[in-house]
Amino acid sequence: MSLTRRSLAAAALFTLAAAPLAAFAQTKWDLPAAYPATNFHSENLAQFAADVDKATAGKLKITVHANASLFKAPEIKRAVQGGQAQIGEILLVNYQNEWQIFGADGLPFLADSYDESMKLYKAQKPLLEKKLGEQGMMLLYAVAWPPQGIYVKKPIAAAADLKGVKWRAYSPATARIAELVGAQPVTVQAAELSQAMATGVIESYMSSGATGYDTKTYEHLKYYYDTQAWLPKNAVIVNKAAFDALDKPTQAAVLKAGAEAEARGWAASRKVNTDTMEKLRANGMQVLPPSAALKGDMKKVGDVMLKEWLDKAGAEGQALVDAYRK
Ligand code: PCA
Repeated sequence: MSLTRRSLAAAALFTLAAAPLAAFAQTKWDLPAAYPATNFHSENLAQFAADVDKATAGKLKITVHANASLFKAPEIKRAVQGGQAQIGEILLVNYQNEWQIFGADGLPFLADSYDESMKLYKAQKPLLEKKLGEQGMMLLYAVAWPPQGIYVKKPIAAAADLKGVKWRAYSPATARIAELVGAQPVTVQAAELSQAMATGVIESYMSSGATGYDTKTYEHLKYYYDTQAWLPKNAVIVNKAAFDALDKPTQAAVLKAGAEAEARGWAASRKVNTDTMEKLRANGMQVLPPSAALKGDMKKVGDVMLKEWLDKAGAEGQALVDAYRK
């Protein structure tokens, strides 16, 4: 065989071998997330990734990087925007300073039940889609955290009892609450929360039963006041160029699995809310309703914050609140 013929034969063989590979081209996506793998949002992401894998027969592999192992919580949005990650899960309220509408679901008592939270989401969704679209991203789905209450070391009868207390904030709004009640805010994301309690950096914070349980808060703080003040949402966002690069059936599989994850996530959130209250109690936490005074004080904080938010959010914010209250 001449050299040419031999290499032609080799080329033909190569083509034959490569053909099934090309038809089977696999795309890999990284999905940074900020909460532990056992958290219900993360478990939902794992299920979503498995669903996409199955529906695409392995064509799109999504790797979930839980617990802020790939990017820290406040960095995830920029990572998806810049394409360092193709998809990611963010806490919307973390980005309130960038655009006030991201913080609408972090305002105390604006939407303080699951039904209201869903209603607020529906009003917020077209705005979120537009903003993320302008930033080269897509909103795939969003799921509410359970309602937020107050973890604290010593019992409190009113907001005045929080004066001078070291308070963990996870967002601009939770830092503002601290200022309004005279507590000392320190921003600590969930992945560092256990450590911050263990070292005494913080002695109180507002969050869900889910995060209290995830971080074993009962080992450090013994009181939980179930104020049910707001339900912040995690949103799963996708880099638009990465999405556009998928073939049509794969795109459809992502959208379908995303819609299913949203429905599953909201149901899981409700269940986790009930379950974690029980688990906190079983681990020695006093889970208590807030006193009338504490409730009244927190409502006042909410009123101030809504006013401040409307001042900053302008006509867009007012339109959102009107749409939500309609
Ligand atoms: N857990 C997250 C955000 C809201 C929640 O319930 C946290 O505490 O960081």
